[in-house]
Amino acid sequence: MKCRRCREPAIIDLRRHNAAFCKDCFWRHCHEQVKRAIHDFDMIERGERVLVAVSGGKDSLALWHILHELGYAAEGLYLGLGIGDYSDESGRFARDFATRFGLVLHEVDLPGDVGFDIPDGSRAARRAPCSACGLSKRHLFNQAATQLGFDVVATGHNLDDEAAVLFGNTLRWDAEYLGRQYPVLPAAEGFAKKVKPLVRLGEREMAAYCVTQRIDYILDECPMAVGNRHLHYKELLNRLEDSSPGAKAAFLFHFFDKAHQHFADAVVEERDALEACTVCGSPTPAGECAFCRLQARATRSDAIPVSIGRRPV
Ligand code: Q46
Ligand code: ZN
Repeated sequence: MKCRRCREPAIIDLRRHNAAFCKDCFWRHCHEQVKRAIHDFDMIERGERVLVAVSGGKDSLALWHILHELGYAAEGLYLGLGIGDYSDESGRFARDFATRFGLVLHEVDLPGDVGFDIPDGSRAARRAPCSACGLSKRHLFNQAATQLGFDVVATGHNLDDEAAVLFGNTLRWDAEYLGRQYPVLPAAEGFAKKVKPLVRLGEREMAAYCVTQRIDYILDECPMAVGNRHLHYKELLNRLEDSSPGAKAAFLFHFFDKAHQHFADAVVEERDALEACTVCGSPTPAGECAFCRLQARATRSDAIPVSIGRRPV
């Protein structure tokens, strides 16, 4: 197997692209896919400050690495979710990465700064762990970005993640979620811009990127992911991809090109109608936002605004 670009021995075969690459050309391929996603979807302007949502996993660390190498002013934010050893270990990978590349990592510790961890918080609030976790992440990343003056929040969602989410949203024809599913959500009053620059790269490519760039990341899955239906959708899509390479990317990108716009207007109207949360000031349909209600239930006390710490390394 030879590299498509330079004819040196290849280290990875990408059937979707009908191509194989050597280590250097694979690095270039990943950079080009991110550059293309940023350009095609107008994700980041030069000079904008980017906050990368860092979990200690392969996708977020690869994303931070690539954005840094492409010259973007990208700092990280790690959220300690309080999920036992998994959180302790993932935090270590995030800090080690920041130290090695001399990058700034901000941190919020859910139990210490907010008053609950995901296992207890989800039980108290009677929400599934991933639902409480997703709500907390969206809220705290957005709050950190707006408080610390970042223009953009970048997350490490890759092609496989996005195709699996689209599959779930399409099975239910969930118009609200379909309207929000796009690689960029523009900034609005109280919202930083949200971007997904890895949308053109698959899970296997991100793992290979980390291995070839010697980026250490947490290998364990979050223990709360067991039973998550997106894992099941990923398996189904992987089987489809095995028999029809490129099917996953076609499913996702044809949705962006041909269908997303039909669902998007409702999201803009919904955003325009939001008010400030009476506790934290974040945008919400009315009264206290969903995160402040979760916090109040999980801590059995009044919600308090969270202040985001800064931890230069
Ligand atoms: S960290 Fe959180 Fe994931 Fe764990 S609790 Fe679920 S959502 S599985 S990306
Ligand atoms: Zn609030």
